Amino acid sequence: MSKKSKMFLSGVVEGFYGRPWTMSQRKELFRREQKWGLNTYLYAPKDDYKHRMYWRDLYSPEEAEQLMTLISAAKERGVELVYALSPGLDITFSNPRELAALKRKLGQVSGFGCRSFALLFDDIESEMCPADKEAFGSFAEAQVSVTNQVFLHLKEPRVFLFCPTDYCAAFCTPSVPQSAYLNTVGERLDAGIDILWTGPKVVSQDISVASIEEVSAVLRRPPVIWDNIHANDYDPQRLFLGPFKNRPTELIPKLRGVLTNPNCEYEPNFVAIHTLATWCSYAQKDVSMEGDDQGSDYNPHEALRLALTDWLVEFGRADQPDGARGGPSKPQVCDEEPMQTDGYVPGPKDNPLYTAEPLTLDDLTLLSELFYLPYEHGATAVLMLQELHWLRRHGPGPRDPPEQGKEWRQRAERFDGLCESVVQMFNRLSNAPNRLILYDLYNYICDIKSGVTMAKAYVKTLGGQTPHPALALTDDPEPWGFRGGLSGEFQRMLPSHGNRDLFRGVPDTRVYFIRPFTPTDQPEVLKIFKEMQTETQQKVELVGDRLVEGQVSPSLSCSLVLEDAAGVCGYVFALSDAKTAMTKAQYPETMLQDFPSVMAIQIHSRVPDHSTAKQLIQQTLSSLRVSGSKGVFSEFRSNDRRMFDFLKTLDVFQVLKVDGLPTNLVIMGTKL
Ligand code: GDL
Repeated sequence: MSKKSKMFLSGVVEGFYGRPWTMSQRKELFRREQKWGLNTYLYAPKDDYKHRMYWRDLYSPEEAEQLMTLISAAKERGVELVYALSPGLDITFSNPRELAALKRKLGQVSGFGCRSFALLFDDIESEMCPADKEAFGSFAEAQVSVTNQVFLHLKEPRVFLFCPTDYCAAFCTPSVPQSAYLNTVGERLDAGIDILWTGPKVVSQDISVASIEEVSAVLRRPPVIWDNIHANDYDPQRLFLGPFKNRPTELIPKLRGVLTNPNCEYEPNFVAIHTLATWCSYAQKDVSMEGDDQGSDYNPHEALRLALTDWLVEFGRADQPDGARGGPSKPQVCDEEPMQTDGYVPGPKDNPLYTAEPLTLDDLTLLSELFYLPYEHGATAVLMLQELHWLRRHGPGPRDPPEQGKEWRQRAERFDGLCESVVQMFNRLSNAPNRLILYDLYNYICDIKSGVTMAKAYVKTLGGQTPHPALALTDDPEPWGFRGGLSGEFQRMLPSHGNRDLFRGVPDTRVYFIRPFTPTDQPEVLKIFKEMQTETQQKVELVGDRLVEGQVSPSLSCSLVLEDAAGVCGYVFALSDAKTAMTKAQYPETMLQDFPSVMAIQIHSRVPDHSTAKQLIQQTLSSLRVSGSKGVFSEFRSNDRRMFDFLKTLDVFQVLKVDGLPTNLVIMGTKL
């Protein structure tokens, strides 16, 4: 271990993907860090060209000027600016010109007054190029060799950090103690270099003392935690406003430091950084005082309250983004009038002027609870989910006893009240004087307001009321009725999807029935049929339509429906001799010889998994086979993609090439 006295590094790493912070945000960060007793800022914005992609390129005079100003701003605030390069995308470790490029670039930044540096090798390909394979025994050796040389070239800076490629336990094979990569780093990396570590995972829910003791033994030094607990660069719908949590303060003496890599949006990081500062304040607490200090350990709940109380004051400042309403932001005191209304005074019968209700601590607490932590929702969010879950399960049915109906109504009202408080919080936030904070929060609060409003409308529908048409949960909702875009659609198809935090492991209890069609099903069948026609908007006459519409009767055992709790959600009708349903020679004789039967099928889009629909088809195919049919075809309007894609996944049907077919028609068939 190095002989240099080592202060606990505490602060922020700007290490996320996406838009880097502005220079004025960084300077504001240093001001806050100083105020809250944090001492380090690691400059590592992933998408800054000259940090990663063009790491070799030197800074232009203008850029140099900006960096110099930043470095001295940090110094003035007593914050150590650690300048990092991420050369791992394309560096050839064995090429001396690459080493020279690293030295040249870091030398330039050293010339700007920077004294602390870092080399980061996270998120890169671990396969070495042929030249490096010849020169080094392993990837770890390559990184360590270059890093040690740069460290010596810079005259062994007091702070020099190294981020390994395996920077969390989950990346280590077969385990942390047995990782060849980490063992090499631990043995060979100069003792004056500190190592970054994100904990058990990239985003670690907990970091235990035992896990840190384990990795420190391999690294032969205590790590600096690069904490991704508040990072949100991996999901544009998430923001983390919960407290720094699940890192016991007993870790502090076992660590070299903690740097949080927080949300991409600068302003909402008030909570992340403030609560980290509260946690780090335990680094200064004298351990010998332990006896006197009993019961005063870090309390995330209390730390959050302190942070939100201070943040509330910030919301009252009339800060504007650069350039808005006449130039850069100037902090103003809360009681100053942020707007002028040009002397307009409404008459006695006019509309009164719009007045904004002030934001409250309760609003900020609710906001934080809705956007809490990656593995945990805040208390109100959990309550809302639980209530919605209950309301959905116990939706009043006609046979429910009145008491249950009463409880349902009471809970529905309470849920409505919770939703309303979210909407009111949104209103007060969007009227707060500090537009800088608002704009950083806007997409998120708008998103949650929308989500909650839809949930509120859904509960109203369950209770027999009709929500506003814009919120109607029909099969043709407005786009805010099916949220999340394409990525959301992918997500819903993956096994990890669905209420992970709250209802983990609860199986989907949806039950489907397959049963013979009865004439009473006709209205529901026609409804599904019409909806599909509206969706596809194609008017083509199909043989199968005549079966669905009841003009022609299907063959024996060839009319089935699929049913869920809400009613009929799919159907299949088939006829062994398709020709008997045709009014003209609609399809070529050659096709009908191979595929004499016809089948019409639709499954409603609310049915998420197709396994029951498969059974529906299988049963019908075997009935046709029993009737002696050689093959069956099914017709689709070419933009009825859902059913077309579904039949393709069965791997039973093929698209038939039929001469003279209209372009908006697709025929699929299978031999029996
Ligand atoms: C990572 C990246 C980091 C990113 C974070 C969260 C490290 C060491 N590297 O793996 O840049 O912001 O995940 O997505 O954490």
